[in-house]
Amino acid sequence: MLVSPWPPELEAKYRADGLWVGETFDDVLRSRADDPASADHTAVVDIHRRLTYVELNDRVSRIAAGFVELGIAPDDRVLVQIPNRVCYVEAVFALFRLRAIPVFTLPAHRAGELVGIARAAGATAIISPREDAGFDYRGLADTIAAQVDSVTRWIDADDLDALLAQPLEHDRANPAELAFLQLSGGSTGIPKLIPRTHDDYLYSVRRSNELCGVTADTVYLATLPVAHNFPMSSPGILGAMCAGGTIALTASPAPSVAWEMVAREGVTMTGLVPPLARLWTETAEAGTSFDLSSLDVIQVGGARCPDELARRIGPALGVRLQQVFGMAEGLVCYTRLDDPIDVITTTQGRPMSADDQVRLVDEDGVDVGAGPGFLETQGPYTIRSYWLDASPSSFATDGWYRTGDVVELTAEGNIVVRGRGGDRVNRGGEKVSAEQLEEQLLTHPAVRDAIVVAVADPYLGERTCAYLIADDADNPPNLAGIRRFVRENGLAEWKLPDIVKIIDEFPETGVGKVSRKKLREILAG
Ligand code: OOB
Repeated sequence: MLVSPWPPELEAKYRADGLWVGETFDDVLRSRADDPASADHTAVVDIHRRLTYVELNDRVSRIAAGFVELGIAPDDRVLVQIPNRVCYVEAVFALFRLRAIPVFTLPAHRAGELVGIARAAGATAIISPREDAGFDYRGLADTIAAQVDSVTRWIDADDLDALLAQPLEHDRANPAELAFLQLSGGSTGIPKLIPRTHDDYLYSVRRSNELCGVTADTVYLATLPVAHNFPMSSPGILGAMCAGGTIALTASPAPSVAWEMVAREGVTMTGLVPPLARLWTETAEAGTSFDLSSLDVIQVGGARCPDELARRIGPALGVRLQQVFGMAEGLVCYTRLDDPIDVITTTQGRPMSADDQVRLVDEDGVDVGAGPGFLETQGPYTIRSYWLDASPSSFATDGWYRTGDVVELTAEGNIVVRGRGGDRVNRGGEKVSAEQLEEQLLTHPAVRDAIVVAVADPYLGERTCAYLIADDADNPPNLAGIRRFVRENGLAEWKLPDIVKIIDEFPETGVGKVSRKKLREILAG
């Protein structure tokens, strides 16, 4: 299944320069199992299970055969909604083996998101556990299947054993073609699916490994939902696998859970969003009996890490800090492990690849040098269009991806993230599309009009404030009622507004558009 290709001359360059090496995800796992150095090494471990590379590879073959017996075919898109457990890795690699296309959804997604995602992907099946942490994933999958005609199957992620069948021989995937669909952090209500190829994604993983010092001795802990690009590939679980290291998974990032895994498995590296980094730092500063001595690198990304927090992480946890500024669409920037401490604590690093191009522009697309300005990028692992060409305006005509982030460049070329255009709230790394939430709020019977903006928050960085004009000024809706309504409409919990403000009318810009800027100023005041 071909996806929007890079221009032929760039593709040829990336191959000639050895960036795209023609390897598939399935090749990666097979070569780890075939290599005597990694074959019997722990590939993946959670609190209940542990598999070596040989065991994982063998189970993947047999699960893939079971998927085929269920009717899953090459190129089928399959929604994967599995919390951080060993069966996540088994299911995803079994799909890779039979050349089906995983669609990486988060455990927190609900029908409000998944219906649109399943439709856009043309998904044929959903793999999720029956139940997890008290939530009925089976019921959610049934709801999706009832609303999306193409979805005809649900597969129980907790009972992959029931599918084990005799391994089949499968054709090898074409590394230049679509490997999976990743979800965009999103500034619109329409789900934008991100088509990534084996070639481009594996390049980003291997290059990340070089910069992050990932080797066969690395034990990478994923506590963030592993479907997200950061713990997936920056360098994440795929980095650990490429290097023949170990993937450790915990369902919760709470120190009491994650640190037990750190001590038990000798975790060397993990990635956190800033609010979690703060929780870990403050917990460690207060004193802990967990043995964290194996931890070498903690990465922080997904949202802006305050400089003050960045300075405390290393000393508190006895680690080296690495800041990561990335996006599921491609570009990932890292501070280097040997950068001066000031660079590590005050910047979000620089692009990982010499072939990444970045430029800063103003609202009219005019170059603004070192900025501040809107960041645009293109390169060997940044997509050049969304799946089925959704949201073409996110790309400039010459292939540059418009990130929407406002950044500045330091004299050394490091990026400092200043904010965004304002259509998206970054709630500690979890992105809320203002447009999507506004659409939901507008269907509330007591709401005449709605605007969603970000409000600064010391813990999450930003929280979500919904400005509402009430239908009946004497009977305005309240926060609890609005949150219940949005939840019942099927949006993920993190998208519920934190604050509701009732207002008589919205401030306008000169041309009669509602001014989000003025609303943010009112809030800040
Ligand atoms: C990561 O990916 P997404 O797709 O969930 O979100 C991307 C957006 C960026 O455009 C930016 O607005 C924000 O998240 N962001 C940051 C940041 N890292 C991401 N803003 C400020 N400082 C940072 N360090 O979030 C993602 C993907 C791969 C690696 C790391 C994060």
